[in-house]
Amino acid sequence: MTTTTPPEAEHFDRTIERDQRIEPRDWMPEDYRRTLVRQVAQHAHSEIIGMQPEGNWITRAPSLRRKAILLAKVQDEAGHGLYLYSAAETLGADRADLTARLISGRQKYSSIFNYPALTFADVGVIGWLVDGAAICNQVPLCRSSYGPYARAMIRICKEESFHQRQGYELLMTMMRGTDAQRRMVQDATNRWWWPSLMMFGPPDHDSPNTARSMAWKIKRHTNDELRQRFVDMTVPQAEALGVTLPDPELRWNPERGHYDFGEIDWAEFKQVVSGNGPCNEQRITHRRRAHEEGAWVREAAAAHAAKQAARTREVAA
Ligand code: FAQ
Repeated sequence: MTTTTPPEAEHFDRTIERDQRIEPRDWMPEDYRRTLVRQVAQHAHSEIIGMQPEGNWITRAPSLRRKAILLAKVQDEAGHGLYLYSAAETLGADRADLTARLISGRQKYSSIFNYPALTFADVGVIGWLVDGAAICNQVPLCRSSYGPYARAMIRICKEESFHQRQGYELLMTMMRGTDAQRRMVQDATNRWWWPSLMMFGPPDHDSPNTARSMAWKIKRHTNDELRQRFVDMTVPQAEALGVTLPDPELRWNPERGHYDFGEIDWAEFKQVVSGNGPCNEQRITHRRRAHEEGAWVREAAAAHAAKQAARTREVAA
């Protein structure tokens, strides 16, 4: 028996092959849709949960200027979550269902946000390393094969670059300050370095989704390629700042043309991803409470929308 490829599947393959975009109304394989919903939802959840470690410092920022900057940054993360939930909706996902999946632990968010922000230096280091890693991972996603995701990433990356610079500028200021401030920056760097490397996901040989996501051009580089790019980019920044990255094996390898670095603690990564990191419970409890306390806002917005729609219908009649 011969099997023929349906024309819509051929169109899909050709679109991917030519580096063009798949749009919401195009036919797509069910697994492509499922993979995208998984990645985009996890990304959206990360932006929303990612507001918590820094949000914790808004009321304790050391000056009005720093408070205004931090407020704006945390608000940007909320915006990123909203663009991404909208992108997931174009794939047929239901936003309320995605939130329910996050709160019940059925969908993941980035491991990085399960670590505590202990001092104000953490705010700077999150901007420098966490936003730095996010940019490295997300710039290639601006060329992702799914149109709404790729377009959302363009704006998100512009804002993330700004966040990275504000973090670096904050750290530069602290490094010009007192010995105690310099110690705070070093301590925060020590705590965030390894978790930042884990943001790129498991090593390629242990990454079940990479090969297929690359073939579909959802992902453009493997986890290890992007992790290496981040290390190469960050080492000179650490030198300029005057901090030491906490890895005795970190050194330039002229043969590879890259920095070598030490082994990541993948057992720790697995623990954090499976819900047993330092702050997993706190993050989800907080998110659940915010969702419950926001129920009246959602109800009021829905009632307002229904009233507006009824009024429009009346006028039309
Ligand atoms: N944490 O086969 P792979 C930000 C899961 S936004 C938790 O390699 P994939 C902005 C993965 O989902 C940060 N889980 O998977 C900000 C999969 O699980 P599943 C978020 C992780 O998808 C800054 C399993 O492990 N960014 O920082 C992690 O091909 C500052 C196997 O992994 C994005 O989401 C992890 N680190 O590659 C906000 C970017 N890594 O679902 C506030 C978009 C892997 O099969 C403040 N996402 N897993 O059960 C991606 O690029 C990809 O999804 C990867 C993972 C690279 C994260």
